[in-house]
Amino acid sequence: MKNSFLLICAFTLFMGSAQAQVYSLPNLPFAFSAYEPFIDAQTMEIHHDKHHAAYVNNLNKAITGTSMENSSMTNLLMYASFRPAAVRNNAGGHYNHTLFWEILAPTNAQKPISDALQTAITNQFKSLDSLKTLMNAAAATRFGSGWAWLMLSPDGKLAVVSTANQDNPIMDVSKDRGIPILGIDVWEHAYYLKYQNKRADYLGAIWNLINWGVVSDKYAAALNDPLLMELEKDNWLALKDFHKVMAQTFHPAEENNFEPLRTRSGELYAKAILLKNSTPPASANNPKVQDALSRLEQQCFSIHQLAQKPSKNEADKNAKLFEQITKAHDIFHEVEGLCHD
Ligand code: MN3
Repeated sequence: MKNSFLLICAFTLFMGSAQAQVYSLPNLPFAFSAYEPFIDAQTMEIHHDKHHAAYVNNLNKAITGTSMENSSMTNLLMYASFRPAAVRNNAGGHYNHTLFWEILAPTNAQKPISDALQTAITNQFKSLDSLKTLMNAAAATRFGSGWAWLMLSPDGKLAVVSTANQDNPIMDVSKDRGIPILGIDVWEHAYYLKYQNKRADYLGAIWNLINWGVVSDKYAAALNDPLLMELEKDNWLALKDFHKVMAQTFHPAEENNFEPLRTRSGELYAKAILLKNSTPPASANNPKVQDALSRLEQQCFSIHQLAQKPSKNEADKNAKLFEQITKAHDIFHEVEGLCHD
């Protein structure tokens, strides 16, 4: 009896892990033919059922059995530079296409643009038409495969950017960071059957399918998305640089390996000075952050002094170093937390 219970438990666990497909292909909201004449049904079918499906399958394959199984999509994208190429390409492919299907609708199913987005576009680009011109220029000049984006930047402004392959502006590999609210796929698979090499004709037609109501909803959501602050912070390069050395010295110390901290304490101190003298992003440019950065610099100076000091009792010195680096680590997280204010 007890054995069969264990067997059922083991079987359930096995089935659970065998079925673990973290990501799944979203349904296309309309029939393949609903996008005609601007995009033909066959292109929509292959694009969704084959290309997007492949990104989803390959993403699941790439993360299964790794810690990335438990990462959010945002996390996979934000730290794309640290990920295997298969994760960067397929997480991007899945995210980008999901957004693309959401913002496309046949003319009779489109909702109008919100006042808020219309005003933001007018302020930023003069008119919707000049925005389209900018987007088309970004899309037309993207060499090879990629995307053109309208995104919300961390400074609260709209911006037009383009990225290669399946990258997007959430990724740390992108020069311009922000939350995309409208994306145009300029891979040949998006238009080749109908338009062949005439990308400009496809770009002229695609605007007929943009559901500005959905783009407006995405704009409103992006304005309140905590990700915006995270992207801003992630662009604070001095903070990133310091974080890297902190992680590479503190975490080994937690495992009782003090070699990295002892040999790199000078570098840690130097990065703390650079951080103190850097210009924080607008959301973190306040006296509290400045105060924390000063304390962090002081703390790293103490660590460096202690690391260099000869000692007869190595275990005792390590214990003191650990106490000091833990304090520095706490202050660092204080800085990260303060950035949200
Ligand atoms: Mn595509």
